[in-house]
Amino acid sequence: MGLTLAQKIIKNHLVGGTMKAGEEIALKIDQTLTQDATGTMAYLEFEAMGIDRVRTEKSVAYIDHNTLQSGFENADDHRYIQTVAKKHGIYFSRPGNGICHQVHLERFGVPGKTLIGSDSHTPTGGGIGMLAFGAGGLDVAVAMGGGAYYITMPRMIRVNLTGKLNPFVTAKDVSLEILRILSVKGGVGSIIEWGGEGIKTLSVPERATITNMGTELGATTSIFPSDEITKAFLKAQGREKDYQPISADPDAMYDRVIEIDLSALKPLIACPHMPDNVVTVESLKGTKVDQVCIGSCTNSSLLDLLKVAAMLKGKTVAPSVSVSVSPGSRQVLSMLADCGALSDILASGARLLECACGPCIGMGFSPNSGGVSLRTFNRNFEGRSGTRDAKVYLVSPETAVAAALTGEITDPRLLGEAPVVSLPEQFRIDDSAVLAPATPEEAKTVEVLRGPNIKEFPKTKPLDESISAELTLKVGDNITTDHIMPAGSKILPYRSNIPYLSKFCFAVCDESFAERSKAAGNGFVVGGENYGQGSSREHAALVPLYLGVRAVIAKSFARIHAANLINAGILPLTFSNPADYDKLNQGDCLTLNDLKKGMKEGKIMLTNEKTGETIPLVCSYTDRQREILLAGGLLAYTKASN
Ligand code: MIC
Ligand code: SF4
Repeated sequence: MGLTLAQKIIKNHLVGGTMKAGEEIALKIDQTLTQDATGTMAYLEFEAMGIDRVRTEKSVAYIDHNTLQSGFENADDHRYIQTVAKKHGIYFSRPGNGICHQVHLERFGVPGKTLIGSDSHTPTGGGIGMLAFGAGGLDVAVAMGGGAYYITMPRMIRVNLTGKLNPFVTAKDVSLEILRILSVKGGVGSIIEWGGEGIKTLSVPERATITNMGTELGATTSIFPSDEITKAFLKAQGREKDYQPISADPDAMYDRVIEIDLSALKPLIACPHMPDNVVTVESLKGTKVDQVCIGSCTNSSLLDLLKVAAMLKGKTVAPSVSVSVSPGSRQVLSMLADCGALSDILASGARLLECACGPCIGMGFSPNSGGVSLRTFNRNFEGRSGTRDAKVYLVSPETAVAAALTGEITDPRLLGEAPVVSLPEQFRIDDSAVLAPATPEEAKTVEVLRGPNIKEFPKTKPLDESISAELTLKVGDNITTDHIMPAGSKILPYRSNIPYLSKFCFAVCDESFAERSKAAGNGFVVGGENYGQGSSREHAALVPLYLGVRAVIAKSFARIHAANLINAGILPLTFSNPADYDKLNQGDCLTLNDLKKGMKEGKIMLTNEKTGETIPLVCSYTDRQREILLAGGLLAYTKASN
């Protein structure tokens, strides 16, 4: 029987386990990337492992999230990452050089290779046929040290594309369509492989928009084959030598096949506050818009922004709308400038922001109170924009421009002729903002500079035989890591200062949580389905750990967050019977009994001391995960096994 595309890459990188869906496998990792909001912690963890030099083919540290520098904190972190990268063999992409996923696609990604990144949108690399995963910082640190990356062997979902997109219908609409079909948890435990005749009509940046947003499906990753289109992109980036064709065998077997006819799609829009809350743009016609943001790792490529410039050319944005454009990379920005497209954008009245994540992560450009913001981004979780009561919608760049020009949600197909834009045969190549690491000899004299913003990790201890604690917080379904550990310009600078960050833990759900939790000393959190979806930030585990959370009991978990909880030494446990969720109330005192035996058997009993009821919980830890939890987290486990 033939193999799927992802199975082929997995097979080439398998260093442990068998390729049977649901079983744990260990993969050799060729490349890693970090961004600054998770990178500081990842490098502190890498240093704690005591390895001199990275053992990957290429590791790159990007600065793209925390570029506001409204105090010393961000600058301290940048300097720390720059020096630690230089010392340990990691390339350093300077602030302003662009968003990690966009730059990595342009300059470093290689078809057929594996990549893990401390950012959940690392699967963007699937746009050029890489098998790329988002992971917690500690997993990235381990991979930098040459260790394997462990995942559950995913199921394979194939999406067959037929037809061709109509004018003003885009790759973003394909992403929104698959979210409409599958929902934010429909991809959990699966790799999404894109294929069919229709993919021949999609360029690499369009494919990358689609693999980028596969993260919002909860998918382990998403991937396109590497073909002539990939080759042309790499050639235009001066990297033809990195090209290798790779595709699924014709007789590969999939667990599920979904058909999408590109010609039948319409412009789509995700409504507040979930990316799968998708309707057609025409159905919201006339809704007043206060803000439009164009950019983010989903839609900030040269192709996207050339279209935006062509649509804005000679026009002025509506007086009631504030418009921002953040190019994905310095390459994109300089090429927009070279061809005059930048002037068209500026002349329309749009504001140009830095080549960085910016508004996507609440780093500036927050909407007005109760404002309606149309964004070309990938997430519209409540509060993420920095304005708690804002209503954020996700759209394509074309739909964003239509709203910018008219002041209301408008189907872009009503705007006349769609711009026809193609990718250049040669991109402008200038890697001067990527600093190479020191040679092993020079590295000995490189001093790693740490500022006062960098604080110690929370302490962990080996797991006890039983845990009794209060249920300090009960939450519902689809809790995101933005609920657990919010980002935004006021909090993000403290990503290396867990004690400070802890004040904001779960603040979106319950402002008293941090204080109550700290006072209780030990605690449990109860959640619904898909607990921990969204970002890869391990802070959503490290901060609860600092606040005494010992276990999270939920109906189901998002993949990266469950791994981060285990890495932090917190038990992720699921209800054997989801209806038991209703038997637990905030404030109840709970006891987990016979943990060691239960973990081995995969079944742990929970007693609700208040009602006397016993509730069965399940866990399916691998031997390795059990050892990690027993040791009190991955760092303790790695130290003990070295
Ligand atoms: C995000 O989009 O939420 C982030 C910020 O890029 C995160 C990483 C982080 O929290 O630092 C992600 O998606 O992993
Ligand atoms: Fe940055 Fe937003 Fe992409 Fe996250 S989703 S990496 S914050 S641009």
